[in-house]
Amino acid sequence: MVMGAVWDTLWLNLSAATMAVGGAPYGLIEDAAIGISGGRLAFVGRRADLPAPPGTLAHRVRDGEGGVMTPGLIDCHTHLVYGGDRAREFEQRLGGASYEDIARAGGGILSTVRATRALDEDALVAASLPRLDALLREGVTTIEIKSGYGLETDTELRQLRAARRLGELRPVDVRTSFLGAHAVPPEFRDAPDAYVDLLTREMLPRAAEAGLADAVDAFCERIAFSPAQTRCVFARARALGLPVKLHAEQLSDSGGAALAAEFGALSADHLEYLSEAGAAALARSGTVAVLLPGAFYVLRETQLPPVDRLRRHGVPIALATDCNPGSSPICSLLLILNMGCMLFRLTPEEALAGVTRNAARALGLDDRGVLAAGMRADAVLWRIAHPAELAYAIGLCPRAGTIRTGELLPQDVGHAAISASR
Ligand code: DI6
Ligand code: FE
Repeated sequence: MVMGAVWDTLWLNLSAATMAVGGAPYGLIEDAAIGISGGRLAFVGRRADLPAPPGTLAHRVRDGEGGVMTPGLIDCHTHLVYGGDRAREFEQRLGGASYEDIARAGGGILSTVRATRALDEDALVAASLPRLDALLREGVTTIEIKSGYGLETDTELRQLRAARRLGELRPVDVRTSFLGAHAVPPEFRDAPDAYVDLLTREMLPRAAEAGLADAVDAFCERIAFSPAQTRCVFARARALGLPVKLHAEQLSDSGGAALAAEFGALSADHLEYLSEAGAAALARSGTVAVLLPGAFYVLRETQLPPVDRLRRHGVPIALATDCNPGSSPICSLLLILNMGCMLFRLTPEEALAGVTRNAARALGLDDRGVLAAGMRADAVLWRIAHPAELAYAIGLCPRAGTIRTGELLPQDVGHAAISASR
């Protein structure tokens, strides 16, 4: 132990892409120093601005070996917990069937509902772990996971419990969203309003009561729920004190974004068909636009989300995997960075902000997403020279180490690229 040490760890010999607003692009600090104390960032700045010689400031000094540190990555929209797969539908779509045709014929989401209802909690966890592990290998430290493949009380709650368990089994923060309004279940095929009634009277209150829902989501679309039905779900969420978010304007302009904004939604997601008025509404309510290029790609969508419109209105943009078995069987947030740039024409800096600063905001978390003093010390050290490399390369994972609440993950300790120098 160093006499008079104030911090637990001090990282040196690295640059920091802090993603803080207002400074250099990426909030970049070259020749940076990052001090960590009690799981929080205590110092984020230039090494030259350290208040004392490094060895006297921390119990442990770590060498970043010339890499780049970013905030821990945040995947703010996933349907990661489910049973089965939809590879056969993938074949059908390649043969010409559309996503909506398959959904109307009882496949799509409902096929995953059948497979998910058949699994107990352990089996759901086991099926989901490989997907989670793939995301963690790329530096994800916070993930949102939705229900929505149960569409009846027990399975919805089981999905949410499985999601919580994943957060106990792995070094990641899991934020759950109740998405009982994902599709109309077969039992209510001819009475969707009765399902919404059950959802608002029983399913959602049970999830809230059990502490299993951090937020409430819905799919507002012609193949799912109308704006009027979505409003009922949101009103119940509000009464229960839960924030809302919405799958909006994915396949058509249903006015979902304006509805989400009216309820002060944390985020409105997808948004390919977002109108000018919808964008203005999101801006007014401070709602984050979560873009999902994986679903755009897999569905061979041609309608681009109006990125310029979002920029003009000053709507914060986040990016996420939408990891799900139908429209986005993708477990790589780094690939999503590349797709955000190549398909949606985001800049690499916007893309990185989309999986850090703005993704945190989309989850209502104000203690992460940027590297700044006082924030949670969730960070990733990358073996790269410039942050644009994260969006640029495909199939290469340059992660050298993940830091969660101040601690380098045990599996990354002793990693070739990271050595403790004292
Ligand atoms: N939109 C989507 O892209 C996913 N859910 C949603 O509301 C798709 C889910 C699935 O096809 O299983
Ligand atoms: Fe989704």
